[in-house]
Amino acid sequence: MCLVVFPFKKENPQVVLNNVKIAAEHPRVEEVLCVGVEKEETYRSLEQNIPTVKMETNTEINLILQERLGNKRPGKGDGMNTALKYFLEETDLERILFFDSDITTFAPHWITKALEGADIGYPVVRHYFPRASTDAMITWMITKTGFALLWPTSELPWIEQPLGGELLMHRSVVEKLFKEEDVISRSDWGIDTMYTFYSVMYGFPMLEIYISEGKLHKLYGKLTDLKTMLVECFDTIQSLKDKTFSLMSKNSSMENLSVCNGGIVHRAEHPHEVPADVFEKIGFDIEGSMTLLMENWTSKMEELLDLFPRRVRDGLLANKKGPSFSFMDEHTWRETYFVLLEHFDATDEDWQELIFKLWTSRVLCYTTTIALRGYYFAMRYLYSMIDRYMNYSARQIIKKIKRAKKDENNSST
Ligand code: GDX
Ligand code: MN
Repeated sequence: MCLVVFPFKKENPQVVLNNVKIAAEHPRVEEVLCVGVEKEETYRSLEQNIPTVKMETNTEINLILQERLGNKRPGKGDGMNTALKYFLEETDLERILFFDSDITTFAPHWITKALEGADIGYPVVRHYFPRASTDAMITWMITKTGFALLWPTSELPWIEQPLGGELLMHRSVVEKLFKEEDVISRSDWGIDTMYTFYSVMYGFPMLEIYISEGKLHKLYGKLTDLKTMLVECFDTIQSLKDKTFSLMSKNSSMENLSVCNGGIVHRAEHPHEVPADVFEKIGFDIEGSMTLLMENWTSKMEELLDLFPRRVRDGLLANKKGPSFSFMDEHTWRETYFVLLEHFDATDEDWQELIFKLWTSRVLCYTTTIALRGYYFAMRYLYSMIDRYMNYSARQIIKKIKRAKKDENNSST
């Protein structure tokens, strides 16, 4: 039996309640837990309506507020980690499932399918969805790119949607994650990256299940809504950059699991249909983004640009006169990414605006040169871009190892 968790902030209470009801009605769900931020409108409405759903479904449903467990911005991470704590301390259930609360296409088979994956032995099951070619730009350009550049031989870059908020974990996984300082301290949007990273780090086999009808949910207002998420997701990757898998596996106490250089058992279900609207949807406001490149320049930002290759600095600065983004191709983004890994400071406002502009120029370059050539072309490109990043970094690492060995031989003779 399992616990289903919905972290929520300010959402349409009807949508949340409907999802709670779907979960509570599921025959294999023992308990539903809603984790709110504060006693605002959504919380009050749930408080009022949950007793009825409880009676109708005869399922335990609890509503709690998130605790302050981490030390970053108090956000979704505190919410999810509070649920992990509750799961370990207040229940003896075997599995925990998370779902975003704002989903309007949620259905019982999302739960069934995940549980069936767990039934056949996968301690981690993640949902993945068809996404428009201009959607998921943090996932592709920040998270998957970072995974490919930093841990090219691990399973990480192969994970379809490493930031997805829909996943199942076995109790043994939760026990591990809950002891991990990096996980508990990550109270913000970085939490999804942390769960993904450490579940791979600990070598837990992972199944990804494809939900073909897609995840429809609350839309973003402006691209700036993504800024906080972008900063926190990059900050998370940056905080992990010195971790190596081989070290971890040596220290790991999980002798019975196969930890091989971050190569875990990982299966992804073949993606079947792609719904029509996914082909047609545009993920963001293109014109609005161009304006964002031109606004909010400070002299400190201009100075920071000196840390980057010249074509990045000149290309981005040109936006003060008119839109400029075609310089930020795949290769330039890779170089930019390495500079960011070394110098970015997530607590500094100028850095926040600068990474936002750099990323926006990458997204616009991709959109206008690749995505415009159609859905299949764009998806092929994105996957092969990650392949090229992995390949590049893996080669660099091999070169380094060879050089070190040579030096070692030289010094011993
Ligand atoms: N308890 C709690 N505390 N819940 C929160 C908080 C918070 O501070 N902030 C957001 N939530 C809830 C929210 O109500 C929703 O149920 C869920 O977390 C996701 O938030 P939403 O604003 O809908 O995020 P968005 O932009 O849809 O992103 C989600 O999907 C991304 C993805 O799949 O790519 C979110 O789960 C991301 O973590 C994920 O990267
Ligand atoms: Mn959402």
